[in-house]
Amino acid sequence: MGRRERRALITGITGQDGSYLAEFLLEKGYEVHGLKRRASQFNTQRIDHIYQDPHERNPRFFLHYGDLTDSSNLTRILAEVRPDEVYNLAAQSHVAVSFESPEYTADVDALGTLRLLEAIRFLGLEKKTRFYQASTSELYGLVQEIPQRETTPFHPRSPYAVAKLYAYWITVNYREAYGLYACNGILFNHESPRRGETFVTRKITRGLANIAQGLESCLYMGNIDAKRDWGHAKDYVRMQWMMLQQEAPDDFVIATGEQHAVREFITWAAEDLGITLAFEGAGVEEIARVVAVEGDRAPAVRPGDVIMRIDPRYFRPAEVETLLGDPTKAREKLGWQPEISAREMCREMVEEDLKIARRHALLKAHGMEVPVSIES
Ligand code: NDP
Ligand code: GDR
Repeated sequence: MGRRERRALITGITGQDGSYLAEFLLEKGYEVHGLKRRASQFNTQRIDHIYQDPHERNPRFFLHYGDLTDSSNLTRILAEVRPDEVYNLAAQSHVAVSFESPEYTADVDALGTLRLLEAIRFLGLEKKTRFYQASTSELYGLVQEIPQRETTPFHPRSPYAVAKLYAYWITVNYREAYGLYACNGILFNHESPRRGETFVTRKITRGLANIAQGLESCLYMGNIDAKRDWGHAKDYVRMQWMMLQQEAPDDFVIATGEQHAVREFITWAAEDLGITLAFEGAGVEEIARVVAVEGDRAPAVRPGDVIMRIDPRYFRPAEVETLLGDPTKAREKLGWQPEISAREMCREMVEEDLKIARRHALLKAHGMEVPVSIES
């Protein structure tokens, strides 16, 4: 007899990480349950390809309507599923938006985590269910040490990061107080073609692909001096699972150990479209001008065009200027190494966004409307 199929519950399954993690766990033979919010339109695009009709024989993928702001709903789902592993990935995850909606962000990102932990305790699942919390490099905020590791002091710089700080410590507290197997993954920025359109990397690859195809004329950016340690979401969800497979629970920094500026990412994405850029001016007057165009990927772009400007609307009330992680502990204790570099990831994201932009350009050429707006 084989081992009983393990059961995982993923909150945030419709998001970037949730979709990759669901794929990963299904491949490992798990029964996967996900929490999905009710929305006025379909919001499952990232997981449609792994959806299994519940009427099929032996389905291993299930979605449950729910919300991290709703305790009774979370308790009911946990009681029904009795998961071996819970991955708490759901969050209002946009830092800039958290300044606009600080109370909601705290409710979901901080109290939502508490609600899940309490539901596990209330149902007496502490000895059965392992818990993963999606913690973040934003905890370091105003950095106290370079590079940042598990022992670096926190100094959060946004309502999002402050909410995640509560979630970090309540996870530690439930581990210490109730012996729950609970881990924090302190993940640095990770991206992919499935990244939300308003995070900086995707905004750049999508925006420049649209410009290349004549769907937009200029990319408006915030602080392009900001530096991040960017990895690929596929590499990072593997580590989320690895963390829950150790003998004892622990917290880990997940990062590449390499840092790049937003400006550099813009240059890469342009290069991948055959566009050479030159940055001119400084501060809010800075622009990026096209120096040369090669190949057939950017038929709408000409040398001399200005395709990036700064819009102070995208500046944040308090900024995290620089983040660089030290993943030594993850490498030494768990043997984890990222496999995809930031440069390769950028290329993959441009490829995917160029495909979409070409499709949209074709629709437009035939007089049909296409969605091109970029917000936040
Ligand atoms: P996304 O923004 O892509 O996904 C967030 C998910 O949370 C979506 O499925 C969303 O649902 C869901 N969600 C939002 N609010 C609620 C709510 N009130 N109740 C239930 N579900 C909700 O985030 P990522 O996949 O990029 O990130 C996953 C987690 O990791 C987040 O917690 C994020 O804060 C954290 N993190 C992310 C990093 C990154 O670089 N990506 C780095 C470090 C931490 P819907 O689809 O309906 O909007
Ligand atoms: P971040 O990611 O805030 O690090 O949070 P984001 O991609 O939004 O910003 C990265 C940096 O780029 C600067 N920036 C811009 N950002 C956006 N979104 N739009 C712009 O136009 C723009 N111009 C410059 C930002 O100011 C910032 O410095 C992400 C989220 O996934 C969090 O949930 C996660 O916890 C952290 O990464 C680690």
